Amino acid sequence: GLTRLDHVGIACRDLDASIEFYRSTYGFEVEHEEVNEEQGVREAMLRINGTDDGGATYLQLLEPTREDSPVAKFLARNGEGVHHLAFGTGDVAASAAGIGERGVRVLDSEPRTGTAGSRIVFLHPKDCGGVLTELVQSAH
Ligand code: CMX
Ligand code: CO
Repeated sequence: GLTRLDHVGIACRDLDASIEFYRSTYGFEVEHEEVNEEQGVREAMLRINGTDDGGATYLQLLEPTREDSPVAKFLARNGEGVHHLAFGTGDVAASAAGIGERGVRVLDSEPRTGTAGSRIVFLHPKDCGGVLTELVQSAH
């Protein structure tokens, strides 16, 4: 099952400016930064808290790397803001299969690679009350 909120993904036009806002306003620090070419993002993970199961909760700041990426399309339509929620699971394939059986469209037939080698799938926002939802199984 789903055990925690893993992260809130936030679309931004300027990753460095967004990182500086969260650092100077709230004191959140970058734990990890990477480029994910498959997803078309440059991203930073800012840890908010730890949890008993060893997972943590993050803000994921997302700057598009190309114009045809999901985050670029979102920014063009909506401007900067909350882009998706991600729930943590110990078995992303099993969680996605169970949710898919309930009629929710699973956008990835096989899990893809997310932050720091995690395995991720997305659920269609139109089947989730307008919320783009990600399921994530951390690498460790
Ligand atoms: N949240 C809520 N609704 C969204 C949305 C979002 N982030 N993105 C699109 N939508 C809605 C649009 O508002 C639109 O609704 P209407 O038809 O009512 O206007 C509808 O979905 C279709 O929008 P679109 O702009 O035509 O977008 P697409 O269908 O081309 O793509 C989606 C939408 C969700 C399938 C695509 O963004 C996707 O596959 N996302 C998953 C991958 C991803 O987002 N990667 C980046 C993050 C990586 C990470 O977290 O690591
Ligand atoms: Co995400």
